[in-house]
Amino acid sequence: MVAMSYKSYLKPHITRVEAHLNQVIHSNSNVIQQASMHTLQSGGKRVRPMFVLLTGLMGDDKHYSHLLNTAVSLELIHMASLVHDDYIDNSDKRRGVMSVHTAFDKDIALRTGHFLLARALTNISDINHTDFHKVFSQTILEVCFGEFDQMADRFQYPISFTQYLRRINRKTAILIEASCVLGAMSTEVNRASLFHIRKFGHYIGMSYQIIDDMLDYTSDEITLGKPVASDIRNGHITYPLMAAINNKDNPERLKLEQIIINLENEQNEAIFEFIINNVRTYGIEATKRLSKQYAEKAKYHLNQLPDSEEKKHLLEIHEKMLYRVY
Ligand code: 2DE
Ligand code: MG
Ligand code: MG
Ligand code: MG
Ligand code: MG
Repeated sequence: MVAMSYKSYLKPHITRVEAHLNQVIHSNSNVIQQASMHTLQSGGKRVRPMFVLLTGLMGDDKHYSHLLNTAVSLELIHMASLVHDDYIDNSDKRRGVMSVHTAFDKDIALRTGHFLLARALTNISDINHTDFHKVFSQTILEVCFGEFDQMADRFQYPISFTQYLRRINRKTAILIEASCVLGAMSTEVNRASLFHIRKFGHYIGMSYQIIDDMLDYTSDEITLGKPVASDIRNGHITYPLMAAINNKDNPERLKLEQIIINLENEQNEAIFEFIINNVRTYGIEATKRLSKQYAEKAKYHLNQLPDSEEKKHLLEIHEKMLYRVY
């Protein structure tokens, strides 16, 4: 018998998540509903629901309705944060279609983000356990702090490796970690397994954002479905750039560093071209290495869990995420 892929395994569950998402974004305001629909229907990989479902279906005694509510709420938070993120980053495209502030306008994007956030909260409060609410609200808070960190770090050079790691942990890894933890909390798992599930989520989330930061330099708009080379234009110094500056084989590392120090009022397109090309040549190898280190740690913790079908699917997703191109 051919082993079932994680996609076929998850399909019936993801179908329920999608139906639930469609249902909760109903609103009396027509325009907010349309804007929410626009976001929902632009797709997305549904990474967070997948993690909730797989960690939650692992144990024996599962609370299926908790799993669905958790998956839906985390996806709503993710959607809300992206609607606001695109506005903040001035990014006109997401998943190959116009972002909400472009397809509609900025006022609508702001309100849509708030609406999706509020829906996520009402939805998670259907779960009658304060533990869920605490993890959930703490996660949202950390994501907000991550954006504050990023704002404070804009055009700030040098930034330390620790600062970079803390920022990506807060803005991205935390939400993936929470997906794994809340999934596991919906089922009977022992303390040791919960620990490894949490670590798995953290490390794969870190690896995920490092790859996102790399693809911003190496990919193209068609493949990625969103504008590329945008981090540096927004003043965000990410690991690929830090690696290029620190790469001893980079003959232009001092020139690059000088440019970054004086970047804030830079208007010359040729300067940005130079940065991007230099990072592409000298910053990518180390970035791949770093993301791989985190992926390896994630895999280590996954391997500490007892064998199960869900564990096998998580390993499959882990492999896929490591080599993702969008
Ligand atoms: C994506 O980073 C990070 C998203 C976090 C956004 C959080 C906001 C504050 P990227 P891409 C705006 C909180 C808002 C809530 C909870 C409603 O690198 O490359 O900009 O996909 O992602 O644009
Ligand atoms: Mg962005
Ligand atoms: Mg952003
Ligand atoms: Mg990015
Ligand atoms: Mg992303």
